[in-house]
Amino acid sequence: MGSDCLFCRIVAGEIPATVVRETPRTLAFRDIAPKAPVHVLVIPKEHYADVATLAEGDPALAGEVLATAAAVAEDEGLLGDGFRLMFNTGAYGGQEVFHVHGHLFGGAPLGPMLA
Ligand code: DGP
Repeated sequence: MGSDCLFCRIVAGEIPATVVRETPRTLAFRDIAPKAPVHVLVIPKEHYADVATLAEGDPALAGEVLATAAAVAEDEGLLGDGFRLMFNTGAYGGQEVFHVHGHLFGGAPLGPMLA
Protein backbone atom coordinates (compact mmCIF):
# COMPACT_ATOMS: atom_id res chain seq x y z
CA MET A 1 0.00 0.00 0.00
CA GLY A 2 2.88 2.34 0.83
CA SER A 3 2.93 5.99 1.76
CA ASP A 4 -0.71 6.24 2.88
CA CYS A 5 -0.32 3.46 5.45
CA LEU A 6 1.36 4.22 8.78
CA PHE A 7 2.53 0.66 9.40
CA CYS A 8 3.81 0.25 5.82
CA ARG A 9 5.90 3.34 6.53
CA ILE A 10 7.25 1.73 9.72
CA VAL A 11 8.12 -1.38 7.68
CA ALA A 12 9.91 0.87 5.15
CA GLY A 13 11.88 2.57 7.94
CA GLU A 14 10.29 5.95 7.16
CA ILE A 15 8.78 6.23 10.65
CA PRO A 16 10.82 5.10 13.67
CA ALA A 17 9.61 2.27 15.88
CA THR A 18 11.07 0.21 18.68
CA VAL A 19 11.37 -3.12 16.89
CA VAL A 20 11.58 -6.16 19.17
CA ARG A 21 11.57 -8.92 16.53
CA GLU A 22 11.81 -9.13 12.77
CA THR A 23 11.45 -12.08 10.42
CA PRO A 24 11.56 -12.03 6.62
CA ARG A 25 7.79 -11.44 6.45
CA THR A 26 6.79 -10.06 9.86
CA LEU A 27 7.68 -7.24 12.22
CA ALA A 28 6.99 -6.72 15.94
CA PHE A 29 7.37 -3.31 17.58
CA ARG A 30 6.26 -1.61 20.78
CA ASP A 31 2.95 0.25 20.76
CA ILE A 32 3.41 4.02 20.95
CA ALA A 33 0.74 4.26 23.69
CA PRO A 34 1.13 1.06 25.74
CA LYS A 35 -1.93 -0.17 27.63
CA ALA A 36 -0.08 -2.89 29.56
CA PRO A 37 3.51 -3.32 30.84
CA VAL A 38 4.18 -5.24 27.63
CA HIS A 39 2.27 -3.98 24.58
CA VAL A 40 3.74 -5.04 21.25
CA LEU A 41 2.15 -4.84 17.80
CA VAL A 42 2.82 -7.76 15.45
CA ILE A 43 2.27 -7.25 11.72
CA PRO A 44 2.92 -8.83 8.36
CA LYS A 45 5.25 -6.61 6.32
CA GLU A 46 2.94 -7.01 3.36
CA HIS A 47 -0.15 -4.82 3.53
CA TYR A 48 -3.43 -6.48 4.47
CA ALA A 49 -6.17 -4.30 5.91
CA ASP A 50 -7.32 -6.63 8.65
CA VAL A 51 -7.04 -10.15 10.02
CA ALA A 52 -9.92 -11.49 7.94
CA THR A 53 -8.31 -10.26 4.71
CA LEU A 54 -4.95 -11.69 5.78
CA ALA A 55 -6.38 -15.09 6.69
CA GLU A 56 -8.17 -15.26 3.34
CA GLY A 57 -5.28 -13.93 1.26
CA ASP A 58 -2.28 -15.66 2.84
CA PRO A 59 -3.07 -18.11 5.65
CA ALA A 60 0.59 -19.12 5.93
CA LEU A 61 1.51 -15.50 6.59
CA ALA A 62 -1.23 -15.31 9.23
CA GLY A 63 0.48 -18.27 10.87
CA GLU A 64 3.83 -16.47 10.71
CA VAL A 65 2.28 -13.47 12.48
CA LEU A 66 1.05 -15.79 15.25
CA ALA A 67 4.46 -17.47 15.49
CA THR A 68 6.18 -14.09 15.78
CA ALA A 69 3.74 -13.06 18.51
CA ALA A 70 4.46 -16.27 20.41
CA ALA A 71 8.21 -15.73 20.06
CA VAL A 72 7.89 -12.18 21.40
CA ALA A 73 5.78 -13.50 24.29
CA GLU A 74 8.60 -15.89 25.11
CA ASP A 75 11.26 -13.17 24.76
CA GLU A 76 9.27 -10.90 27.09
CA GLY A 77 8.87 -13.66 29.69
CA LEU A 78 5.10 -13.91 29.27
CA LEU A 79 4.65 -17.63 28.71
CA GLY A 80 4.40 -18.55 32.41
CA ASP A 81 1.78 -16.04 33.52
CA GLY A 82 0.06 -15.74 30.15
CA PHE A 83 -0.77 -12.94 27.75
CA ARG A 84 -3.46 -11.63 25.42
CA LEU A 85 -3.25 -11.49 21.63
CA MET A 86 -5.99 -9.32 20.10
CA PHE A 87 -6.85 -8.22 16.56
CA ASN A 88 -9.20 -5.25 16.50
CA THR A 89 -11.10 -5.55 13.24
CA GLY A 90 -13.24 -2.95 11.54
CA ALA A 91 -15.24 -0.08 12.97
CA TYR A 92 -17.13 -2.08 15.60
CA GLY A 93 -13.88 -3.79 16.61
CA GLY A 94 -12.23 -0.44 17.30
CA GLN A 95 -9.61 -0.75 14.55
CA GLU A 96 -7.88 2.58 13.89
CA VAL A 97 -4.90 1.56 11.74
CA PHE A 98 -5.97 -0.45 8.70
CA HIS A 99 -2.84 -2.56 8.35
CA VAL A 100 -3.53 -5.77 10.24
CA HIS A 101 -1.81 -5.91 13.63
CA GLY A 102 -2.05 -8.20 16.61
CA HIS A 103 -1.83 -6.47 19.97
CA LEU A 104 0.28 -8.56 22.35
CA PHE A 105 -0.47 -7.55 25.95
CA GLY A 106 1.15 -8.93 29.07
CA GLY A 107 3.13 -8.31 32.21
CA ALA A 108 0.14 -7.82 34.52
CA PRO A 109 -3.27 -9.38 35.11
CA LEU A 110 -5.45 -8.03 32.30
CA GLY A 111 -8.93 -8.84 33.51
CA PRO A 112 -11.68 -10.12 31.25
CA MET A 113 -11.23 -7.39 28.57
CA LEU A 114 -9.06 -4.39 27.82
CA ALA A 115 -10.98 -1.20 27.06
P1 DGP B 1 -6.01 -0.31 16.64
O1 DGP B 1 -7.00 0.51 17.42
O2 DGP B 1 -6.18 -1.81 16.90
O3 DGP B 1 -6.00 0.02 15.17
O4 DGP B 1 -4.58 0.05 17.26
C1 DGP B 1 -3.64 0.86 16.66
C2 DGP B 1 -2.48 0.97 17.61
O5 DGP B 1 -1.40 1.55 16.92
C3 DGP B 1 -2.74 1.82 18.85
O6 DGP B 1 -2.62 0.99 20.01
C4 DGP B 1 -1.63 2.87 18.83
C5 DGP B 1 -0.65 2.31 17.83
N1 DGP B 1 0.05 3.32 17.05
C6 DGP B 1 -0.52 4.34 16.35
N2 DGP B 1 0.42 5.06 15.74
C7 DGP B 1 1.62 4.47 16.05
C8 DGP B 1 2.96 4.76 15.69
O7 DGP B 1 3.29 5.69 14.95
N3 DGP B 1 3.93 3.94 16.21
C9 DGP B 1 3.61 2.90 17.04
N4 DGP B 1 4.63 2.17 17.49
N5 DGP B 1 2.35 2.59 17.37
C10 DGP B 1 1.37 3.38 16.89
